[in-house]
Amino acid sequence: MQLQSWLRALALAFPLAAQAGVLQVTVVDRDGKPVPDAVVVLAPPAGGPARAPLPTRVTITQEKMRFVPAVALVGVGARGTFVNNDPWEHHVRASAAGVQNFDAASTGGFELRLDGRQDGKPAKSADAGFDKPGPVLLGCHLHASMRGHVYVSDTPWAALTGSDGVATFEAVPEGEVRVRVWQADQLIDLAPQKVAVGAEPARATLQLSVVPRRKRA
Ligand SMILES: [Cu+2]
Repeated sequence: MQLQSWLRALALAFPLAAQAGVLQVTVVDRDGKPVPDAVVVLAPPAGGPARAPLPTRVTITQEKMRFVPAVALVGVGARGTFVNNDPWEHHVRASAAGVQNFDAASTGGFELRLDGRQDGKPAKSADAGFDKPGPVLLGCHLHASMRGHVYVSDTPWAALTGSDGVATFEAVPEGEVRVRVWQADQLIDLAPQKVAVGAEPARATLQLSVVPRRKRA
């Protein structure tokens, strides 16, 4: 009995969860093609190694009628700087994604008027805060085709998929990890997937039920 309690004390001092593994998540669309710019969010077991926080600053430029980057991933409380590199005015608006119409007042969104850039002068810029977790939809009052997103994550365990549709997480606490995905055109929430992370690199594939609209070249 004494040995057993000693072992238990040892297990508490050096929990197995402190071990960590690699998890590679691939996001594909309804047709099986890789989906870039999807946000993969993990819920790993507690007690593992800490993960570096997500960016607290992001710069989003308006260039040739587009938001660059089209999707940004930040932590709660991040500040964003919007920079207008186009020679014409943009009237940026932001609201919680999923709301039918832009409604800055009720969703904690914002509006920024940015004059066009004049030859030889610095671009106009303005700052805004991202204080609420969840996806934020960016648009422009003057140009209906402009669309962007900022995903505000309340956990550091989030990453954007690359052009190959893959997000790789290093040092994930071992055990059962819940994997969720967010993508702008995936309006119906997909069920989270449970993945066992261990010593061997783990892989998971999440499939959207839609084919996202492609970015303009
Ligand atoms: Cu505009």
